[in-house]
Amino acid sequence: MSDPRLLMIGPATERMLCRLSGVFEIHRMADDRGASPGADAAIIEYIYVNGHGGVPGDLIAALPRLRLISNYGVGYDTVNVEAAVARGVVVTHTPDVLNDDVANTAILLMLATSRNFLSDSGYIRAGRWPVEGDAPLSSAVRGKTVGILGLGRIGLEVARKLSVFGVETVYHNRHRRDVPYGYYGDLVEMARDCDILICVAPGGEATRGIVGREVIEALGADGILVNVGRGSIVDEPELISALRQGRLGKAGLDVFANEPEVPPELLALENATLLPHVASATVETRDAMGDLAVENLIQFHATGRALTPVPECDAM
Ligand code: NAP
Ligand code: 8YV
Repeated sequence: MSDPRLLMIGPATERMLCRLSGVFEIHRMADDRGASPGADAAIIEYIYVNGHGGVPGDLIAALPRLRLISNYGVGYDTVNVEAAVARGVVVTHTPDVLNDDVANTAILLMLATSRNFLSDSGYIRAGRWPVEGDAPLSSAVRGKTVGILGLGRIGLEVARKLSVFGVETVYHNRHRRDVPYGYYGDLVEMARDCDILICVAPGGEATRGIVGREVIEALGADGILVNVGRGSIVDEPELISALRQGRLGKAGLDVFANEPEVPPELLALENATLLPHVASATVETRDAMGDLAVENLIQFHATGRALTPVPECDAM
């Protein structure tokens, strides 16, 4: 009997490829953004997708034998889950194993942004210190109020780590949780009461642009926005305009609306600290994510049960 056929969209590590190629016959698409798999379409049963590639509805429709899509990443906003579930295709993701590193990134971005560490690094490298004197003062986080948009697995870890910084932590979700942090049912109200807003909510239509003009204005000229969730959560043109005009103090961003493209206007802003979507990008965490993405495929093929299906598949 031939090995089960796996369509790979986007890169995987050597460690993953080594494990997968022992079980699956690996197929690839020329275009990782969802072009047709051509003649292979009729035989593909599984998809592995790197978090940055997508699985659109028309690709799912083109694969009549598809059984499972394994997403390398906890966020799965680029996979058309509705189309998958309607066809009885299971979608899996990689929750929890990345909480620590992503939460660390949120904290590092908050500190680096409030303390001007990246622009100060540019200041010294550009030879400005001996010429212009000491770099400008920055702001402390101590005594500030930090609002978390998306107090889920990662958001809770951010809140736990924040407890040593002498800040007050509050949060906004659609649902109140049984936690010792103040809850806001309204994001604008929370932004008004916050000095720092950390976004760690999922992407997708429900959160598209929810950090828009009103939230940014509420955060204000001394406010700091940190985003490790998804670029689509923030109205990027509005963010750029607010940072430029000083209507928002500073931003620390790991995610962008149209990755890997970042608007040149944002690149030019000294009050923006920018990272190329690296929150989970340590060897240790990427190994753990890869192992889980691979194990979902192997276990499902062997037993018909996946380890970490997305919540939309709970009823399947
Ligand atoms: P999670 O446990 O599902 O938490 C998501 C939280 O967001 C939940 O508490 C949820 O609460 C809240 N939420 C969802 N939709 C919302 C809405 N429309 N308005 C307000 N709150 C909303 O997910 P997680 O594991 O913490 O991951 C969160 C996200 O982080 C991922 O989806 C991904 O986009 C991002 N991420 C980024 C990186 C990176 O490399 N930068 C790495 C990992 C994850 P309610 O349901 O009560 O609203
Ligand atoms: C990426 C992430 O998936 O888990 C997520 O939701 O955004 C990241 O961990 C990772 O960069 C793999 O592409």
